[in-house]
Amino acid sequence: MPFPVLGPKSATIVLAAFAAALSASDAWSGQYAPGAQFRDCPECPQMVIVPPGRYMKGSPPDEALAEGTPERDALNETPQEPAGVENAFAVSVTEITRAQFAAFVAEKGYEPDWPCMTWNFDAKQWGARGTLWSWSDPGFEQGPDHPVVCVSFTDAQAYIEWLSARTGERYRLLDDDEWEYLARDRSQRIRPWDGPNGTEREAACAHANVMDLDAADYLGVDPEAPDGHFFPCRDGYPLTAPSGSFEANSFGVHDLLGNAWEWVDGCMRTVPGAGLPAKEDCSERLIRGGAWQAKAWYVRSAKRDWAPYFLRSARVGLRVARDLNQ
Ligand SMILES: [Ca+2]
Repeated sequence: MPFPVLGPKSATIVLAAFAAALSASDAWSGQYAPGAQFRDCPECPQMVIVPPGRYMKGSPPDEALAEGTPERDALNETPQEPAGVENAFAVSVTEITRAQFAAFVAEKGYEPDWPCMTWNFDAKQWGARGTLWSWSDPGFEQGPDHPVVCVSFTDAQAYIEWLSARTGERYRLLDDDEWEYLARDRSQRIRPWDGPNGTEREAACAHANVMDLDAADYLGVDPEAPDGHFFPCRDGYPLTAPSGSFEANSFGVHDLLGNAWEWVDGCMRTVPGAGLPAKEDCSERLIRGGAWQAKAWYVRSAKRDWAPYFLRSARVGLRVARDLNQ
């Protein structure tokens, strides 16, 4: 077992000793100190250094079902298991913004080849309205500092390839363990913010852009409908919010839960159960974190979902990671 399970106190002591040992090395001084931020070029995303660490990945048996997650989906968060990040890395402090993605498009002349799924305000459902919707016009207004959406996994890879060539550094997507490590923010709670157990949904609007009562009003749907699963609060943003509108977590990272789903480097992989066998399909790629329009049970640290690699959705964007030169 590479990462023993530690209680909070012992984990703190061990991690503190680990950090102290590492601080003596060049790799952990100056620019590679945990929490240090940098930007590799004027058009590049702001990055923050993340230290190694360990945690329990997944949800306990009762969490997902109690949140309203369908049984088949809930199985995919189990069993809980020790996980961790062995090496420090850098991650963008926010999801990639429209302005950052536009720099790539302008330089490469990148042309998406498939329309974007967006909200149909007339039908009150999701659908690709014609072929015009794209990252530059997802069907609603976005500022340059909003997260870019309507980007597929393929688009995300193209952006990362450009960013790596532009900087000479190895940019990439987060992997599944890294994403949940950041999202949990050293917490085993359903959502990583304070509040008595069972009130994370009410507290969400102070910490993330979620599908809230403002969204229900804007989308013209009944938040009390049995299949609604809206957050019972108002965060001020019925659609996407400017990146970084909500406070960063203890790693210095914003918007892991909510705002836009984030493509993560990994394949769809189900666990067996509910009468179905295990399945792995790399044409479906991981997305995590939920979005401005996602049922509350999707917006949890343990929740993982997937989408076809070619899907463009007004709910899905990306975040980047970068290896360090150690
Ligand atoms: Ca919202």
